[in-house]
Amino acid sequence: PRSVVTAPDATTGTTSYDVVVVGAGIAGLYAIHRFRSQGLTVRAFEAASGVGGVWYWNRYPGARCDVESIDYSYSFSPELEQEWNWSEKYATQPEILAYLEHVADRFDLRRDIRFDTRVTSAVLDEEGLRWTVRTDRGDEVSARFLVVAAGPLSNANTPAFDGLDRFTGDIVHTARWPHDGVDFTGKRVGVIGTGSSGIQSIPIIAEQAEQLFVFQRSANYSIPAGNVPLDDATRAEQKANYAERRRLSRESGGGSPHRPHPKSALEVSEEERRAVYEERWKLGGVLFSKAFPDQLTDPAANDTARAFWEEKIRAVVDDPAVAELLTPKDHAIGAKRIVTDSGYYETYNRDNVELVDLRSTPIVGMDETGIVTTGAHYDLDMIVLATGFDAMTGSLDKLEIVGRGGRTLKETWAAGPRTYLGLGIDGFPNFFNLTGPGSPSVLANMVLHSELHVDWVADAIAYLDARGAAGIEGTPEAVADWVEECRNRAEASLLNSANSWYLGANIPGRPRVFMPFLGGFGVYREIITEVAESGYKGFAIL
Ligand code: N01
Repeated sequence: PRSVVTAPDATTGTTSYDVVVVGAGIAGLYAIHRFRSQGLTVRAFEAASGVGGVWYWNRYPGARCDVESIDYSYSFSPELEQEWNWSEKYATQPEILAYLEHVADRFDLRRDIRFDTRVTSAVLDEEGLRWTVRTDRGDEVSARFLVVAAGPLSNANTPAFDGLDRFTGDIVHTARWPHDGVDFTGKRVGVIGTGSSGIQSIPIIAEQAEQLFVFQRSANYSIPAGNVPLDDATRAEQKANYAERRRLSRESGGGSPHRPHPKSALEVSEEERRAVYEERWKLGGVLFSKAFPDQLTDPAANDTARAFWEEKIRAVVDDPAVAELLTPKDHAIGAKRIVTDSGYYETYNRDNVELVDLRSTPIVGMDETGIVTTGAHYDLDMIVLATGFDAMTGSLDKLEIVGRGGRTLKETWAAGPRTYLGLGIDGFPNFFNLTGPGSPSVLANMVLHSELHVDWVADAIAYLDARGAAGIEGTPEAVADWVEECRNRAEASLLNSANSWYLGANIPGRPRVFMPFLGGFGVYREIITEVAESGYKGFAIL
């Protein structure tokens, strides 16, 4: 039976919805639109004051997407596809946020979102198969379906540095950047972290600051974005071919329309190999990890890509000792997400930039005036934490999600996330976690992935409603099989061997489990589509 919005119940104060959506980022926004257009009632809660999710929070200088703008756009509305004009190949954070705000307005989504409101708990009523959702503003609502779109990279990680609170200068985190910006002019700045956030912001901070110290624990692979402005002719051509571009993206490994070279990196001639790498290098950034099909499975193939990368970078960095420090030694190229940069390595040729190697001189802590390592004291006006996220499960842990038998999701996932297709969890009926563990997640274009998940969930709800069914729940057997499937795929990949946030390896105490599904976006899409078409095999219909 379908529920409708009711007035708050006089005795319980509860309001009923078909769906509660947690988060108004890329997935949450489309979820509101899609569920609503299916006649469902929706209440979304968003902790921020505006829409945009990751693009609302990460306002650090240099923040850009590493997927081409034309592909990092919703596909659900052909009109939207045609009317929006991206100004650059890789859009900046302000432009992506403006796009998402435009989408919220164009589809009138804000009226279903409660901003500045953080969901604190969601508790299953086992008998009624409804979720009671509470917020930090005292809301209490009931919904048939709980759809969490909190984002895999939304829980900022601030390491427990000794004495961090003693530092008297400013401390900013890239993922919680002040809305009115930060002026580095004339300042002595320390950036901790050389992941995507650090590597994107460092060149811009270096241009402004008097002195910049980069505190690097692990060197990372970064590749120039090759960003360019888009002119009218390019935009027109892209838009004319949008349908084909989307088709290729949906079938691809990562959700963008590019394909690896058809042959192994080891079976081609040296000349052909170089030509393929050169072409990928020009394409820019993260796509370099998939120039050849065996690059992320065969260490020897990967070594050819590493050697090519190293040659390029050593040609840019003037000081060979600095170049050596900037060269990763501990992981295969692409085993951590390759960073897409603009002028990163050139930054180390500036007189006002110094690279501090934390492997040889670790951070001891902070004091009133700066950062202390085992080698020196660095006098600073400002510390930038580019220290990443408690990814994939961190945000879910903050929500008290209580399923069957009073068991929390946190307890259920204590040894690592367990899902069926990323979409079903035994003990948690009618709960869907979008683009999280067990799905391609962060390995795919998050816009198309969000649409895929939302459409799948919306179709599942329609399926239940057509049958008068109350719920859907992944079976324990299906969950066990999928966990095994995900593990096997991870073990066949070089990604499993790096100490990355894909495995929770950046957060002390997290179990080491590769969380995304590694079979590719297109393959995953086929699997979940087939499951739906088969009448949701592996799920119990309640
Ligand atoms: O975070 P990260 P991020 N002491 O975890 C260091 C996406 N993204 O925010 O490697 C000293 O990658 C840590 O060192 P180590 C993208 O998917 C995309 O940069 O653990 N250092 C590392 O250098 C990306 O992968 C874009 O040794 C410490 C850094 O902090 C993901 O978000 C832009 C430390 C953290 O790097 C995360 O990127 C931005 C400590 N105690 C983000 N703790 C695009 O381009 C951590 N570090 C689209």
